[in-house]
Amino acid sequence: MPRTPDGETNIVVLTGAGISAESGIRTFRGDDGLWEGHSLEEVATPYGWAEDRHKVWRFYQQRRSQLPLVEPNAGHLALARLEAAMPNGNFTLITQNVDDLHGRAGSNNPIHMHGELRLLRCEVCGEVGERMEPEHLEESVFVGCDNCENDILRPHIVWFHEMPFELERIDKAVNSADIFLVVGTSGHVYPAAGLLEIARSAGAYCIGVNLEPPLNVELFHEFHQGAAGKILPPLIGEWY
Ligand code: BV8
Repeated sequence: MPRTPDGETNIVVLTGAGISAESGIRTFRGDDGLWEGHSLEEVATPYGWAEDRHKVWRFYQQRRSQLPLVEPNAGHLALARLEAAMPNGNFTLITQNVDDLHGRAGSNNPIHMHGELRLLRCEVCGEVGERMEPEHLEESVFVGCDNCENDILRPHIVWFHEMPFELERIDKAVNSADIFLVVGTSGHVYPAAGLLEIARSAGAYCIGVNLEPPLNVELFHEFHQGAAGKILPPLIGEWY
């Protein structure tokens, strides 16, 4: 498979929490994983939100308030450089992450299939907007809708049992990938984890970069074990 991006090679990248670990954002299933102290059902499902909005809101406000305090790392920056080097824009970045580090590293239009911490959504009128002013980040203060009377906006996050965003666009990109690069994900969460199998059956050359072998490691043509911030710059730096 041609590795050097030319006008033809389609590169598709999928990232998970591991690419943001070196920026100081905790992953989900590591020892200090986010879920510790919180069960999945309590804070990352619509049922948890219906059950105890204050607890879910505090969980997300803590993570939203962390965003201005962290920076993109060498892994995010290496992917942004690769995207900029692709002659015809034959590059798609799909992320499971809800932080804003890919965008801040210079990646244009990352597909946030699980939503974004910066955005809040109104369950009454459907409006979605960025709410990252200091007054929007207070741990126990809900944010109201600008567009209707609703005074409790929810995180614009895909919780478990909710449909991820942009699945059609993702499916199209993955099915036309020549190179599918997967970085920093344990392969636990579907349908994201199923994209590797789709890419492989569609003929992509599949490369994995992860601190530990993920659940679906046997599907990679090439697997690099280690930290994304160390492996990505030299690995993709040879491609252009
Ligand atoms: C859905 C937002 C219906 C929340 C998240 C089969 C098919 C379809 C669905 C399912 C299925 N089986 C089960 C399901 C249901 C469920 C699911 O997958 N459950 C799991 C727990 C089994 N899926 C859903 O509910 C999804 N919706 O199914 O809708 C549907 C039906 C048909 C077709 C489509 C849809 C919704 C899932 C989305 C849930 N929301 N996030 C929030 O963030 O607050 S998921 C959450 O997990 C994060 O987004 C996170 O990114 C994601 C995946 O985790 P990882 O990113 O992999 O993070 P993790 O900690 O696990 O791993 C990090 C890895 O990095 C580790 O391997 C580590 O070794 C490595 N690492 C660490 N440091 C580094 C590193 N690597 C490199 N460098 C480093 N420095």
